[in-house]
Amino acid sequence: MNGLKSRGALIVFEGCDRSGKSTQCKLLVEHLRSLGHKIEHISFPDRTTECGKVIDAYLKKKIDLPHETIHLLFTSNRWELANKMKQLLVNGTTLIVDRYSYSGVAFSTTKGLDLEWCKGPETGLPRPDRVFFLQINPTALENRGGFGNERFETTDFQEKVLKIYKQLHDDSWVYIDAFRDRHVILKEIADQTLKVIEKCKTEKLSTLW
Ligand code: T5A
Repeated sequence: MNGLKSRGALIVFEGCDRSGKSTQCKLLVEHLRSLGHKIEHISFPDRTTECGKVIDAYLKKKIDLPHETIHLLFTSNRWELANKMKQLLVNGTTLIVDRYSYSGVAFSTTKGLDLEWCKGPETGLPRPDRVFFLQINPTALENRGGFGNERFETTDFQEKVLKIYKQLHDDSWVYIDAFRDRHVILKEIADQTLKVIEKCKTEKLSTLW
């Protein structure tokens, strides 16, 4: 280790609404903690911050906002936590993050905003070491609990989001078949995460994009 402190890994879950991200994050956090790893669980949007409260009202259709405004609020919501995230990572804590900048860009671009414009304000945020993209046919999502309650939960919108997501993938991405038993999915993700945690111990944290 050359006397260098090991850093934690930044692990992100992405995918359409109700693809099982929160379920897998929770299971992975419990599993890694049971193995003795230092883990923090973060979700975006974080609906508890000042920006997050406005985002929550928007998602529940209580208020309307221009696409540009809500895009910048989602991004600001990530910047609100960016310093805390960096500090935890350099101090050796692995972060399991439910949605990140890719959601921000994919959803806003689906609404008609320019993809490069959407990426701009995300520049400089910590770059994930691994993105697990939970893949499931959008029509299968309709049968999952709670689908349809919030603003973007229609099959048509989710199909469009999926197409934009595919333009954003890079070498940190892995596609996971999410139409399987949750514990089978967890096993695959947990095995990969342990390897990523080991690999990035000595790697410098980089930034988007
Ligand atoms: N958004 C978000 C933006 O526009 N810009 C941004 O920058 C960001 C960060 C809210 C919305 O905001 C948009 C995207 C979203 O439209 P959210 O709060 O993350 O984002 O909302 P959802 O994606 O809808 O998140 P959910 O937590 O509701 O869905 P998950 O996490 O994907 O799914 P989960 O785990 O809650 O599971 C859904 C249901 O399926 C079941 C669960 O028990 C649950 O009932 N389930 C399974 N069923 C069968 N087999 C499995 N393997 C299953 N796994 C889970």
